Amino acid sequence: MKLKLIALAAAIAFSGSATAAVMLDFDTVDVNGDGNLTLDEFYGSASDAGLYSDWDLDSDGLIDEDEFDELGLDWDYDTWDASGDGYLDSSEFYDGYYGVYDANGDGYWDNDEWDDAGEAGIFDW
Ligand SMILES: [Ca+2]
Ligand SMILES: [Ca+2]
Ligand SMILES: [Ca+2]
Ligand SMILES: [Ca+2]
Repeated sequence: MKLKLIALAAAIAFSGSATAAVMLDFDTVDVNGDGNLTLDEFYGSASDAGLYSDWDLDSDGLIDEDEFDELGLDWDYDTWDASGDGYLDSSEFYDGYYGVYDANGDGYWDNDEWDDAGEAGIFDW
């Protein structure tokens, strides 16, 4: 039930008017308080919040292309699937997600990049 609600919330969020799945705020995720989110900081907080498991709709521990497509995101699954095995493990998922929103490619999320990720509807802040 929880998973269905999350998928629904995400679907609504992507259409522009919604609550989202995961509650995180920038200051919480920025563990060392330097104003930048590293992949490790994001990974830790997003893992704690269950972001990956929320997307793994059948709870088999992997995100397959159907689950990825379920949220209607305009991202390239094959690019995220670095190992090319047809599944996203958690590190591929977080790497892919992080990379999408590191707009300037400097390896950090600043507050603006974090906000952009939020506007995609994955988080709520
Ligand atoms: Ca930081
Ligand atoms: Ca799965
Ligand atoms: Ca893979
Ligand atoms: Ca950046």
